[in-house]
Amino acid sequence: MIEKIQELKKKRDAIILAHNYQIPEVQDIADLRGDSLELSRKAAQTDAKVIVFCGVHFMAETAAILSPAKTVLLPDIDAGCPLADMITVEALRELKSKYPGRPVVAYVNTSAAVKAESDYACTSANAVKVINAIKSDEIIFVPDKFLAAYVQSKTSKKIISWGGYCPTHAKIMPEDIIERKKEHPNAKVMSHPECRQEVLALSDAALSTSGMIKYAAENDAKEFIVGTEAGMVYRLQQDNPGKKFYAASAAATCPNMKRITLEKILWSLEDMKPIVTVTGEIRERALLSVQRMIDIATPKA
Ligand code: CIZ
Repeated sequence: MIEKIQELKKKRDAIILAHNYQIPEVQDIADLRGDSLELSRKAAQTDAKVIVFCGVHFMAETAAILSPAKTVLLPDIDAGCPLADMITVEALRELKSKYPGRPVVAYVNTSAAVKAESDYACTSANAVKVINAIKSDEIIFVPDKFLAAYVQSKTSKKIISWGGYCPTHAKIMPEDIIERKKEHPNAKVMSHPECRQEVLALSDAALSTSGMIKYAAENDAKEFIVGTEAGMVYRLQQDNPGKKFYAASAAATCPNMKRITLEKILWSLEDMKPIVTVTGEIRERALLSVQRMIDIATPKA
């Protein structure tokens, strides 16, 4: 199957992207692995005509926003994101009408339509930087209430948050961290800011997946407890064979991320579907939010 995928990949002039939460077999055949924005930005810089995005729907949309001339395939069209689904354009418009004039920052885990309705996008890695760069003392932040609380703890601005949350990260409980620490007393704890505040309070570092990759490589510690989607452990272990990584909770497994399989990648390259598109005005306005984030977050040369 891997040979067939490689053959078809050449024939279609495709690039395979795998998010850090994908199953090991999928990560192993990918051309690029990483977080969703990093993958979409890197793919946009290639000459590939087709992007196979092994991740969830909003990630494929981000790739389509940044690569309008490429065909973006999502091998399972039902790989959604419950967090992204927790805010709709209508709900955001209502929130904006309650707080007129406040700029809106949308976490990347949102639909293209919600990004289009927002002023800025952000990732968990750059959320604080984006918020602090905006010239307003009050900012609407959607959809993740836990990431909003984390940002609030790092800024003097007032964050008007929404009640969304990632059901996978919410499964990591403070008790899990306490237990893992008992089992591995020398381990550093790194947790994703989509986790509960009580979990972050027990952690040594609050980091995005790209932040975890850097922290694990640079830190002198030999053991790490990983407070995010459990698939992250595979990537960290491969990158750092001399160190040990333990999932904070096996329950933190995202069923949507696990929908992508080698078979589905093969079928999508054979049939050239399912295609994810973002076109017209929605793309233009969503791109503006994403571009404003990139302009703030990219270090000036
Ligand atoms: O955008 C991503 O890739 C997500 C959801 C998480 C992360 O921290 O990389």
